[in-house]
Amino acid sequence: MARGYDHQEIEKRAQEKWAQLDLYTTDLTNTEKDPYYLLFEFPYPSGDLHIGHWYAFAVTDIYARYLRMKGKNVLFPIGFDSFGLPAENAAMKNGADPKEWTYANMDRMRAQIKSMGTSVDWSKEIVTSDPEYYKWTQWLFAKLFEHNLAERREAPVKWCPKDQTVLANEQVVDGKCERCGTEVVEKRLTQWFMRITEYAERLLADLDALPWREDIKEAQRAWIGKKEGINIDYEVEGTGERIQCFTTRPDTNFGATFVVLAPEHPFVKLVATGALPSEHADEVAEYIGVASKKTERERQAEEKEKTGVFTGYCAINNLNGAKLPVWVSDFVLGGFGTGAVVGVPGHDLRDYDFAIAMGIPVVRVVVGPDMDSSPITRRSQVQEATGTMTNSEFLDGLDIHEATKRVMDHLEENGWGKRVVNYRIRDWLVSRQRYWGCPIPVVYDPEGTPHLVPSDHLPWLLPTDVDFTPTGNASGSPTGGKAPLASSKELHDRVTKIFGEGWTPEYDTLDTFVDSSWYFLRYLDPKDDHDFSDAAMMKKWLPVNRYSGGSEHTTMHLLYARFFHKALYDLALVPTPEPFNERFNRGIILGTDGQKMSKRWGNVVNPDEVVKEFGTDAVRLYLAFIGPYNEAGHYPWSLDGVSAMRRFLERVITLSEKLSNVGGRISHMDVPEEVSRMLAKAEAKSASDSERFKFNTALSALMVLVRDLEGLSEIPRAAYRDLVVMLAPFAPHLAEELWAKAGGEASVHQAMRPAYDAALLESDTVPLVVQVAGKRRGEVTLAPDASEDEAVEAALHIPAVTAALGGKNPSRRVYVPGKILNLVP
Ligand code: ANZ
Repeated sequence: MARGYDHQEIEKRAQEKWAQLDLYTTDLTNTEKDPYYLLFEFPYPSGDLHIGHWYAFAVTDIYARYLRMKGKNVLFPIGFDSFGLPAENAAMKNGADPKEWTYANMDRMRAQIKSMGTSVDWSKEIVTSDPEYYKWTQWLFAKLFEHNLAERREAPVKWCPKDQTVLANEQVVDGKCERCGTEVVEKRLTQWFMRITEYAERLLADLDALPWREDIKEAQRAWIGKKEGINIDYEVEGTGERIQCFTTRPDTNFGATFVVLAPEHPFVKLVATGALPSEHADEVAEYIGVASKKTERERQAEEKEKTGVFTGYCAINNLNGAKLPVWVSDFVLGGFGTGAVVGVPGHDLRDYDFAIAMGIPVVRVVVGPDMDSSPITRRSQVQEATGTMTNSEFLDGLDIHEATKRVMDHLEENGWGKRVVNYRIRDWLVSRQRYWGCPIPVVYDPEGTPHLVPSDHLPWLLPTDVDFTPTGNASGSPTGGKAPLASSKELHDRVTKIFGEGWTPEYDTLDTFVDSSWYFLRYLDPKDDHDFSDAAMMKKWLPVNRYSGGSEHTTMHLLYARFFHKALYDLALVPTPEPFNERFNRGIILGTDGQKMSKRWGNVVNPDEVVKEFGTDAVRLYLAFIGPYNEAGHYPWSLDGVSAMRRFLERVITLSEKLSNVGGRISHMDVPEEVSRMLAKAEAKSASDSERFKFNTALSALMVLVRDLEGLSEIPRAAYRDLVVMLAPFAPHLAEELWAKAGGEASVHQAMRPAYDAALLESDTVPLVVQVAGKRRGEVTLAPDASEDEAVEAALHIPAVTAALGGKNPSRRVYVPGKILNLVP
């Protein structure tokens, strides 16, 4: 044990006291205090807690404790996202039962989380694999099914050969399975989808008003990938067939010199099968075969050499009657737009590479200020032009934006095209060919039509007589392979008994992201067996005030949960169109060597050992101090850092040796003004920084205070108590001990933060008027010499300011220190 104090003894004593006082059970119906819903992403019960768990729970806990001391009624719940693959993989590896493995892990993790001194409310705990919970996941699935938002259909899907299951698009990273890193393959399968694309526009539009960091919003915008363009029709000479091409740059259409189709395009099939005669039929058929073995990523690679085959046909450009040879090439994707591209090699790099490789002419139709109109001879001349039209008849001389509008009008007026909006986001694939998940509450009649399991049969239990080993084929696969649930006799008998002979169960289970799309609603009424949540409590507590999580969930969980919530909102099941108000993505703790922690690098930090040596409080302080918590940074772990925090705590203990008996709190007359000033400054900074999840600088304000107090010969007892209160969210155990020593009553965690007279800060700060576009929207208090960035950052925390900016960053700022800050949207 490190010197100075017996942390284990102190931790035990404090935790017993909290339990005795029942400090952290939230009365959701309380009407005296303002409700504040502080949420963190609930953990998957993988086994022992790692340092990332600590970072997620213990640091968010600082804020929960801070808020309570500001007089808020804080809901700070926890649960377990307990369905999922690792349980099943462990089962196959060690022969353990997935349920036993999961529930044993949860027991261990509960004890570890308690040992951190987190102030979570265990009475609201939920476990997604409990039938009491998944009954409502199934019920909500049924609602979505009834409203055509969940549906079964055949589609090309991503399949992980190692995990033996399909994956959602979001679970494929760089062409590999996000879980196990195996290269995914594409298959055509009948699967369950949630129609998130129906909500693409609202998911995008509603981002604007959310007070999230711009980079998080941008990531969602990019994922949704809205593209406005036009589908242009091209007649294929001598066939009676028409090909539609989606383009975002119709302004360049007089420069089109070919059409190129995805190998999946129906016209290509006509050629390959001989339905349309062509001397290139064999080549085309062969090309389709080769392309089907490639992943989307391989096909899209920018630097990849372009391949392709001529179909033998030409399409006619209605604009100028030009003949465009129709090619097939795998750089065109079957699943985006119309699966057909009009090739403009003068102004698109991929088209340029293709044209050069195939000997197709390149025509220039846009000239920029620094370009002449001579023929294009090099790739580098294919510019994304902000230029003027040329070689384009009625468009000549127009800038490209005006030309885009004009040509779209022209194409539509002549019936040659139709404006369209395309989205990159795909429907959310939610069925999995695995065992340890929420059973999809569906059965099939003898004709194979799906029906919902009636609600009086929910929860539709996960059978236990199952062979976990997947046989290598999806349940819906044409080759007839089976998912693990197909091996259950009990499930089969259950369906026959309830529905009749010839009826069969659905064998797939739900993606665990469905379980986690609504768990924060369940915390509001975790034991209700008549409803998924409580309407009055949802009205009072939603949206979640602040949601703390990892940046890896930006385009998965966070997007799914927003979609799910909007769908429930449309069904009048939840009271708000958005589930979360603020969102913060925290960073990642790296190994001491600056690399990602991994057994492979031997750089994994075991929190248990560090906690044993230095105490929970020192580790909490260290994690708070390591960097701003509101930014997704990467922080290398350092034991020296932890021991420095331990020494700081020891200095706080040492201070208690020179307490004088002056009463009162910060502003009290008996406390010398010099001391009141120190305290007021520390409180002002640590509070405002904590509000923004900048626990590192909040803590450094306390370090400054401790240093200042060390300079005094005597410390008023009341002042010391204020210090202990400010320290309590960071070091909850030691603060409890010191509070009692300094004569504080009950628990320090029931104390309010020190109030101070703003006049005490006067010499240090001045009010700064904040305007948006010249209109006054609020005021912040800052040091007169605060930097422009500090001023803007403080101003962006005024809701009226962010609202006036429409949730965007200001494009221009005018700052007169100590007087005024004007932001221009
Ligand atoms: C003609 C054109 C001319 C295009 C030009 C671009 C520049 P971005 O570019 O990301 O906004 N496209 C359409 N469908 C496609 C598919 N299935 N597979 C691959 N590419 C496809 O995306 C829109 C552009 O991507 C479209 O506009 C089309 O190329 C291409 F100077 O059409 B464009």
